[in-house]
Amino acid sequence: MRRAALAIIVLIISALAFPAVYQPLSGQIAVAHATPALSGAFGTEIPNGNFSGVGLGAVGTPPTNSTFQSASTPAGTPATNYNFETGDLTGWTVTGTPAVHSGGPTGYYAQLGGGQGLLSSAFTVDSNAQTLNFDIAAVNGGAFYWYINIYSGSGYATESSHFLSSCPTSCTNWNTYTFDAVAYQGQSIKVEVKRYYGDLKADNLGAMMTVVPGWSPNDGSRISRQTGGPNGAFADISTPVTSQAFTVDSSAQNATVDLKEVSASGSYTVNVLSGTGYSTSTQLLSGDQTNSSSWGTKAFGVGAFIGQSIKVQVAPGYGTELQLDQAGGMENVVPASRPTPQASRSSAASTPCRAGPSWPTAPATTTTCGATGTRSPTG
Ligand SMILES: [Ca+2]
Repeated sequence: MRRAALAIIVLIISALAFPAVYQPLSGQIAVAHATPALSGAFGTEIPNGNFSGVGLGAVGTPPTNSTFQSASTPAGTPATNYNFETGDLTGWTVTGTPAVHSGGPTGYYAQLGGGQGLLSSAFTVDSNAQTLNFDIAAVNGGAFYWYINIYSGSGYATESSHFLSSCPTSCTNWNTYTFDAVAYQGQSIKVEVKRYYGDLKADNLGAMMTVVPGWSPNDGSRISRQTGGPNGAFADISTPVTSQAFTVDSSAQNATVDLKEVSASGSYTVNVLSGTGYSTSTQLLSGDQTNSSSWGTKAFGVGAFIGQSIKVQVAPGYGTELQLDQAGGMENVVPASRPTPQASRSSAASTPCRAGPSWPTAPATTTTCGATGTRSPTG
């Protein structure tokens, strides 16, 4: 009896504590009848939701010389009498007794025989100089070896020596040899030409050139300007090149570069430099020979940079040669793809709120769903 009474008491207590478990036993089924609540949001037709519209096309102002139509230009002031136009060796420190003759690329030139050399006076490498150029020809056919030395730093004690043992065309032609000037921009340097094997004609020694105006190559000897591309002149690069600063237009969606990878292998990246000192590099595109072996327009999104001042950098990988044109132009391809957020989507804290569509970049004012709002699962 005692056990039976105890069992009945436990049953009564658990029925009181867990009524839901016992409700089916009583034959009553609870049904929730939640009253639908209107969200308060207005219906929104997404502008150009079917993408049938045509964008604005080219927008904004691309970086300086984005088309590479600007010709190469001399830069800065070379060494005294760099072109021998005084008709003598004024301004040069000579080893031996070089001769000066007329009939060079620019009138007079110097001729170096056995054991002879020419060292320039000091001059400052211009901030826009990309190359140091030297016009050189062999006096006679046959073996022809010579030196270009560049002296820089304190006391001009830092020597960069270049031994030349081949010629772009026949060595007895006047050929222009180019060396990087970017590494010396703003510095005072001296240049030297020395005969090694085979008499040497020399003119316009250390002439500075801006090869591709408006662009900054990492190594000026690895950029050239060529003509005859699909859109006229273009740059041929095997070093990273960076545009001047430009502002991303308020309606810009993409920026583009036209390029072609010349080398049989290798790869490249396209980066946007932004922020203080343009020190933030964001890679927005990469490619290689398999997708860039012929001229094509490559687009990359710049919506995240609207209104900002940026630079575009095209960076060939090691051993990669690219041809580059129309670099940094901006375009609007899909009209009205970023509708202005509507007031109804900025809901009060307690108002249910639907999740809006997502856009490539956040609108100026973001949709706010209140902290206590409920988000409809179907949006
Ligand atoms: Ca000359």
